[in-house]
Amino acid sequence: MRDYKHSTIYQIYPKSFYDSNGDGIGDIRGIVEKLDYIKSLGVDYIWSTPFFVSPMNDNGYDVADYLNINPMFGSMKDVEELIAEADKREIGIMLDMVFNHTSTEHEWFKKALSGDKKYMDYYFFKDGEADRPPTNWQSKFGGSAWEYVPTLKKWYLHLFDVSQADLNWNNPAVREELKNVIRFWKEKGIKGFRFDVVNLISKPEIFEDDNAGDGRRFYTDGPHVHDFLKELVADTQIEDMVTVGEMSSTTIENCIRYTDPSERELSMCFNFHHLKVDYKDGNKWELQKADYAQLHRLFYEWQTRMQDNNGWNAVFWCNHDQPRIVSRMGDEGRYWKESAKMLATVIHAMRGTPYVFQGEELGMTNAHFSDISEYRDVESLNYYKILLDEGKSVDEALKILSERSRDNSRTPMQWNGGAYAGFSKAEPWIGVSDNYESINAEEEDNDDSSILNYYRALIALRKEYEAISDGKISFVDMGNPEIMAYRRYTDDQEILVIANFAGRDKKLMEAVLAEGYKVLLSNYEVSNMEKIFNIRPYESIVLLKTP
Ligand code: TEU
Ligand code: CA
Repeated sequence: MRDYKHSTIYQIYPKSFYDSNGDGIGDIRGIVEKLDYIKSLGVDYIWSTPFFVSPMNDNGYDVADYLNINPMFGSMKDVEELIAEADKREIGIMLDMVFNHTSTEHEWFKKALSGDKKYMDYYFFKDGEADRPPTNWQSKFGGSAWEYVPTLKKWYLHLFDVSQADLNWNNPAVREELKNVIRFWKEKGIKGFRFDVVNLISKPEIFEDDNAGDGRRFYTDGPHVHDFLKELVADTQIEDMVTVGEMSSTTIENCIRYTDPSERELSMCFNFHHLKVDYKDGNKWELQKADYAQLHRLFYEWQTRMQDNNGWNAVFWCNHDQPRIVSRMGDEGRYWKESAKMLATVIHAMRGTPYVFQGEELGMTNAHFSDISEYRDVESLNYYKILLDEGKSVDEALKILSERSRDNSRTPMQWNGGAYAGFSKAEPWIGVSDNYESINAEEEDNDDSSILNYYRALIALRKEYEAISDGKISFVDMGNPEIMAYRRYTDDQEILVIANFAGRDKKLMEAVLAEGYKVLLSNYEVSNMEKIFNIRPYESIVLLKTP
């Protein structure tokens, strides 16, 4: 049976994790070599982002063959070894299934381009004039979501890069092909799946212009998405595996349906609303300071409504698309350690399954790139041009990228203070962050007070306390935006979590501490029990109620 409630999941971006053969690119053998490190964190599953055959325009999210391995990352034998070695350590491997689209280099798309009707129906090809796309929808990476193919006199839909063509899930043949992919990997011993942007798979019957947005309202949580998921899960018998759907611009109502066990869809969902509180008017490319009142409200709503309706959240701050959280909502300077630990506490004590993205457990920061030539991500390179076209100066555009680029999370894992942070013997495909001499795994492993050892303690707490893994949640002191405080409880256990998002002292408003508590974990060396009503900068504390 899937046991996602007591589990913690570690996310690996293989290209940046560890390079075992000295070509500057992380690989599958590199993951195998670091399994003992991963085991030392106490995690139960590893989710790796895609390593399948791909032209790598979007670093593997453009899949050209779901059943074979990109030689850049290794071979099928390496994957089999990874599964076997992880299994020995009681770690399950989860794969990333990119089923909303394929690469335009996939053989299905190539056949479609050659005019093969069967395969044209695997995608969305629409008639039209070369100067008029079928709708005004925008790609998530900038520009039109349609590309014209002169030889066919048709346009095809791509919600992401022009090299990522959207699959037509209305076609049962497409659904069968994708089920076969799942069956193949299940057979290999894979223990779970992450489904990329899976709430975008159901497009509307009629394609029309969006006069109020970029088109997303027509295909987000689309008309048949729940039916498609139910069918995929039932026909591949993955109901008992750990599955997580990445949900773009979704709603709580839909996430309840995706994850309520009686619906037989998924174990849990990623949603991103809490990671948009520093977008100005919802625009990722306009900087704004994080709105903590909104963050607080969002956590409150998602945690309590999912709880009250039998839903289950994936809880996280970081992934390969998000800037580093300590740079974003913490403090890279004076309170680097405290703020990284506080942010971790808030997530790991919540109701849901926590995810740790490689390097997050070290307090890795944003990349600090200052020149456009340092960036690699297709989205960053597209938006750099768009920002300049909109009239931003080079400095302004670079400032925005330095805070918003996905490359912030893709710099090499910082293993030690040696050359290239111990990631590779050769120059890595993307630059190492400038602080690797002080922020690295070797250094932190030897330091009891490190962020790394704090993550280990937090992950262990979830295993030890049922109130954390499977208890209820209720929020405390909602009137104080910069203080996040909540109780986790079962019938016979109660835990109280208090966290200060401000870089200054804050007062706790409610008299929550009238009763006796014992400190389980604190991010300050000397605990604050007597003066708990005064919470220090970025302080966080996990307390167990004593009888
Ligand atoms: O991401 C989906 C997605 O929409 C975002 O996280 C996206 O990067 C952001 O909205 C842009 O501002 C998933 C993958 O995680 C990502 O790496 C892929 O690029 C994308 O799907 C396409 O497969
Ligand atoms: Ca390599």
